[in-house]
Amino acid sequence: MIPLNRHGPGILLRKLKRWFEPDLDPHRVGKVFDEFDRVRGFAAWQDHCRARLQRPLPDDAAQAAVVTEGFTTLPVMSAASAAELLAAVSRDQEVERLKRDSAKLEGYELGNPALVRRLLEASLTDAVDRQCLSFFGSEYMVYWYALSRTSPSNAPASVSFRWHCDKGPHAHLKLLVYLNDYSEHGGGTSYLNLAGSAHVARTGYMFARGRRRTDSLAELARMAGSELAAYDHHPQAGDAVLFQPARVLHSGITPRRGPRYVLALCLLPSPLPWREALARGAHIDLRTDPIWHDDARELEKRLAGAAR
Ligand SMILES: O=C(O)CCC(=O)C(=O)O
Ligand SMILES: [Fe+2]
Repeated sequence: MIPLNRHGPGILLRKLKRWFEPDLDPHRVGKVFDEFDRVRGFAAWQDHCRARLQRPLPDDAAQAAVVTEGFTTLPVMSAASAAELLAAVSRDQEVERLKRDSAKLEGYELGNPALVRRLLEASLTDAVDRQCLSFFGSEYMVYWYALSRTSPSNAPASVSFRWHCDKGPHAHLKLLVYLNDYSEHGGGTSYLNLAGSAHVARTGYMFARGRRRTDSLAELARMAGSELAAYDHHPQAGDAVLFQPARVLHSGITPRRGPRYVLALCLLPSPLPWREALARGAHIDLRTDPIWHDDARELEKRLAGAAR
């Protein structure tokens, strides 16, 4: 759906342009990263944040799994905490649309700042912090957060449930925290590591239009001309995955038994630690803001507290 606000014309133009793109284009990956990293300035933003880091990097930063493999699974909270937080969020609330231009993504509004802070404190553990610090080489901020509910379905897989990478700069991470257990829903998320994803990238599959995505790993392997081993994460309640969404192919596993609740955090380099960035209201609201700024320097303004 195209919103009838100041972002409408730009979105319409982008959609039209994408309509004429070829399905497989080996140059597209480079173009997308050039657009985000150089043109929009997200690489320079990372350099800016690195220069302002006030604490030492972990000695083994280069060996962090999120750096070498592109993803890592880690338990972040107990099943009891996950259940308690989910209950607190869903109390007196109905699910609603999470993004202004997508009817497919639904979840709970996170309108209570104290509860948001509790969710983030419980998710961004010391182990997650070490991985993020190793990857960014800087502090990091929560750029957006969302709590989604995916219901069991026999309908054809929606776009996040087919193999894809998320468009965005190199320097961004996603943390998915599963708030209920695999035994309740039978869903999760699958990943290819960086090496496997790079095989597929050479085919030109990356960043194609949503309806060109496949849910078949065998089809990806055929295209890549190499065997691909996916890691199917069947999460326990309170488990998380931290991954490089722009470089690691991933696909949701559709729940079969019941709804799957996931807290998703998008993380970006920051000159300030995440708590301070959050307190300054530097994050965007997925329901009203376009996902990516045209110019990464906009983040500086948001961190100065000028955004609201
Ligand atoms: O919901 C999932 O399991 C996958 C979601 C996804 O593609 C993402 O968070 O980038
Ligand atoms: Fe994704």
